[in-house]
Amino acid sequence: MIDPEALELIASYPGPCEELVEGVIAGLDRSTLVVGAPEVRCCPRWAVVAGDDGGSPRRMPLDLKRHDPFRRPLSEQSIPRRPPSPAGPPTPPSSAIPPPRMGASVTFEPPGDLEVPHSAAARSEAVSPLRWDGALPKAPVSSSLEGLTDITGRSTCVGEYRDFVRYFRDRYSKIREILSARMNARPIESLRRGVAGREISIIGMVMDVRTSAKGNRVVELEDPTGTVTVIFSKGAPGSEEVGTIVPDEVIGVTGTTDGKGRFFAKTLVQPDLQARSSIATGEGGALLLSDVHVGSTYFMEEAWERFIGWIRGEADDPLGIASNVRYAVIAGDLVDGIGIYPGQEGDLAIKDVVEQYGRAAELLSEIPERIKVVLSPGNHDMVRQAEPQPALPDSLRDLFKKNVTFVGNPAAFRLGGVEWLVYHGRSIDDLVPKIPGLSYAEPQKAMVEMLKRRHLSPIYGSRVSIAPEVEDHLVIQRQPAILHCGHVHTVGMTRYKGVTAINSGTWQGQTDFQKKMNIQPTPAIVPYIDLSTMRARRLIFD
Ligand code: D5M
Ligand code: FE
Ligand code: ZN
Repeated sequence: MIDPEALELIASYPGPCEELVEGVIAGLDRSTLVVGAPEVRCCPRWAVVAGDDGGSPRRMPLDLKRHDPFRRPLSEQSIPRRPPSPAGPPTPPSSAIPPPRMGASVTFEPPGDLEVPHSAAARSEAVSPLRWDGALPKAPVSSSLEGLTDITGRSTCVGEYRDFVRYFRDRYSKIREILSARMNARPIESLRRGVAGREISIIGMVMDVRTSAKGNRVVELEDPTGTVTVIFSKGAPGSEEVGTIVPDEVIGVTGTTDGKGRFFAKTLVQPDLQARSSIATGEGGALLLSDVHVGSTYFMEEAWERFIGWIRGEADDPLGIASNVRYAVIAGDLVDGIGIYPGQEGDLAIKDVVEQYGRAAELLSEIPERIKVVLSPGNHDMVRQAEPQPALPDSLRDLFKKNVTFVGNPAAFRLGGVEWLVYHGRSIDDLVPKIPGLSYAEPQKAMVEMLKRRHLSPIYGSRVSIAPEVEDHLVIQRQPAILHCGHVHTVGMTRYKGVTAINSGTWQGQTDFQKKMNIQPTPAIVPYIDLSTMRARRLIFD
């Protein structure tokens, strides 16, 4: 059954009603007898309604529920903790609401601005990421790079209060969509109505997580309709995963409620990748590099020259690897940059950042031109620090040869017949201290944690600064064949549910800072993947 208020909301939806109804149905669980307004408002499709000022959201649809004195919009619930002090007060919810169907121009968030044709294709696959099995069509493999998702040229945020609300809503709805394929979750708001004792499911973003005096894990979970305290008992099945829950990730939970704001969890459901029976393969060989740090006094130029000699066929290559290489992908920190940390001047052999890029371009120009080089930035590069980062600016691109392609951080693309997700990996600094069992020595384990959460940088407000773009570009919507990170200066490789996860180390020797912090880099090692088999090996040049 459907209640009249829900019907009115559906009728007022400015997009295709069928889509909304499908979305609402997908969000119901078997215990639902009456579909009410909360179920409609909780549907991710509903959450994209915007205002009439050219596409920027004036209010979120949840604010339509003016007459509910108990409900706080997601903005009020989460924002004081997340963004840095907002410039001004939020738009008052009720005054900004055009009555359903009577508002002159209620529109959707712009499908246009952010989408150029190639990202539209990405979007359509991302709608059902779990149905994509990773087996790419076996058409002849093109050596060109096909961009899938990348912020470059599409950044719109200015960091206002409402940008943060929209950013977190987008994170929530994207991951909710993944989880909804595995569970029938109901809105948190509905937990207070006569469902005490029944097994139900919810999907929410973690506002806070702590361990109680009795050793239980207590998670404050929110969705756009409300918040609830979720209790995972100590020692219950799956406790290991429960111990890894971090703030701001989106999780699903099944369990029972007492109807008074507490939820006793039975199972934690992560948006994790689905296991695959086969792995995606392509053609040619790829080298994975990162953290070259050209311009640093610690840059290991002699080892680099050994690498260049090898790739140019001037050294022994009994396995014929060098001649098979078609791609070299660099996951950030090409140069050491300037002003990145206090006292960096003392560690710089080249003190001008443009000169650093000039030298880096010279070094990369020694790589044979038949090899396509892909360059993604990191926190030492000359682009904005906040993630997602755009590709290097044109003024710097001009320094490089034609075989270099510039992408953002993160960037998803198809290359060599397989799908890549390249991310510098700054969030590893946030994940290592928060998740038991992680260490800088095994960065691949932190990368698996990203995959399980379907997010490259789940923790907000710590070391990684995140720009509140309209869409959360850090959500792992597409299941890549390769996840490639850098940043922590240690090589690590693993395969997880069909994804080859590799951290490509560095070309910078141990800095004084790293010595003090007991960070042991593993420099001058290049991971190589034969894309036709997805076998990976380390090539050592130190
Ligand atoms: O980061 C290389 C690694 O060293 C990464 O794990 C962070 C750590 N690092 C480097 N500098 C600092 C400072 N100043 N504070 C804390 N941690 C640091 P990279 O991006 O290459 O500098
Ligand atoms: Fe680095
Ligand atoms: Zn870095």
